[in-house]
Amino acid sequence: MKIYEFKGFPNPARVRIALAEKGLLDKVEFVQVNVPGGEHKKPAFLKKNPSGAVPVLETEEGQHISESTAIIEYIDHLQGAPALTGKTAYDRAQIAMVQRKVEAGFLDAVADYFHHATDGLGPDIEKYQNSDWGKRRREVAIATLHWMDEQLKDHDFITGENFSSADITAQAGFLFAGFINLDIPESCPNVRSYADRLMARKSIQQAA
Ligand SMILES: N[C@@H](CCC(=O)N[C@@H](CS)C(=O)NCC(=O)O)C(=O)O
Repeated sequence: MKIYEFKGFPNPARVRIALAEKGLLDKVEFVQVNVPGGEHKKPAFLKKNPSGAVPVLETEEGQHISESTAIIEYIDHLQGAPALTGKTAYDRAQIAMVQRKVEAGFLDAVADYFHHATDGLGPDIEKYQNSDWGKRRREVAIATLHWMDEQLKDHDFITGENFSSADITAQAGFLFAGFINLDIPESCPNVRSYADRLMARKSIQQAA
């Protein structure tokens, strides 16, 4: 199994954290794609993922899976414990629901702010920028952090008492926000301690 990635970037980090949580990091061959140099927009890579983004998983049979949530779903099914995407019907649906809210409202919103309202990856890669929309997405990210703060009032993790793929998405959001100096507001104390807790996990250190 191969993972095409650019080490240190937030979405590839999601996959590395999932692999570390499952104890599968050493089962994977990591292949570096030069994202800052635009290799992910070249035909050879676009054959693997027409969206032109990392990470991409290549199975032993040579099939390609893109989108971190889909890759984590695949990894989670390779081995039982710990379950990252839930076991029961309710758990699976609840984790999928919260994961999507954190992804769309926080991680993707931070990414949109970076790509649209800052220089992003530079003019050769950022072919279309809409600064107003980027700024609006920063507001969405902050609003989502306030929503997350409420969710974390009585729980250690974003879906409850157990670590899940939704927490991995939040971790990637914190990594991305950290790169671009987007601070977690003081008015989100539960998120601040949650971020510290997540960043202290062994898996994120193994994944680094
Ligand atoms: N929704 C995708 C996002 C993938 C993504 O945006 N990856 C970034 C790296 S963190 C990338 O390849 N960016 C290159 C670009 O935007 O040109 C996922 O979940 O994997």
